Amino acid sequence: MPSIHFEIKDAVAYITLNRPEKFNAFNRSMALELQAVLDECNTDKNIRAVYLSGNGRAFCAGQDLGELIGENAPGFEQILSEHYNPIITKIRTINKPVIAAVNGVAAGAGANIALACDIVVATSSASFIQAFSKIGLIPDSGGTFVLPRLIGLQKATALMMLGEKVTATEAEKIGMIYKVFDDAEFEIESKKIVCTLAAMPTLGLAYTKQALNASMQNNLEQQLQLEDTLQYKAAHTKDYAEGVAAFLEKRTANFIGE
Ligand code: LHQ
Repeated sequence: MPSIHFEIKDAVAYITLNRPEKFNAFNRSMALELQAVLDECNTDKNIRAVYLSGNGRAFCAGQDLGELIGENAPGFEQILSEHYNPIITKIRTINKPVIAAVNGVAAGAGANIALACDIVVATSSASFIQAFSKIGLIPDSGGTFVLPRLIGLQKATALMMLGEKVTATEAEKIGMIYKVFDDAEFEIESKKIVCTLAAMPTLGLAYTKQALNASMQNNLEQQLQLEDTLQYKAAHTKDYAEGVAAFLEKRTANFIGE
């Protein structure tokens, strides 16, 4: 059984973490497989949006703690530099929207991989746990970068130090995630979002992502300059021409992602 299930349908890449008996915790093989499919999502022009979720009851429980003790245990340095850091960089720089569909508990690196995605939605029974402090580690996988920016330094610090579980409903309330859906509607509603994204002007969304990434460090002047550059590029896409024509002709636009 591959530890990542990968399927492309109607311009959407569905990536499913697939170690359900371990709550989709990462071993080395799953981390490398995920990197490979993220690369494919970036380069395959037929893919225009990405949907990341987990098989079974959990989204992802972070590192497989069992893997850390055996003879072939990967070194700590190797785990970050070869497993989690490349995953986070790939999610943030992939030139299409990535949606995390959090179908159950997301803990440790699993929580921070979800939060690195462009849009995070969760089922109402899901939860988020910065589990690291409970085993004497520090939050990684970009968590110390992203979480304070999403919910503020005070709440991020408390959640990271106390390692408390945050329900999906609370996560939505504090701005950690975009939306929570009732369990019964979660799959349909989350897939509606990714299908909508896949039919939108893909390059425009990629430039939006680039601008938002840069906004984490830029000052206003630098950001205005970047918007200028990226807007120029967006205005030279086929989808921009189609969007304006469709509006003026009072018809639905047919975007092709070019
Ligand atoms: C697991 C795991 C798991 C293996 C559930 N591993 N089996 C970076 C730097 C270097 C090294 C270390 O890692 C990192 C990044 C990190 O991610 S560090 C943080 C690692 N993750 C955790 O500490 C979370 C550990 N898991 C939990 O706290 C709980 O399992 C959660 C809160 C996720 C779920 O709790 P429950 O709903 O009560 O489920 P459970 O505990 O009964 O787990 C279900 C099964 O999944 C169980 O297996 P079993 O055979 O007994 O049914 C667990 O052993 C297995 N599992 N997490 N990380």
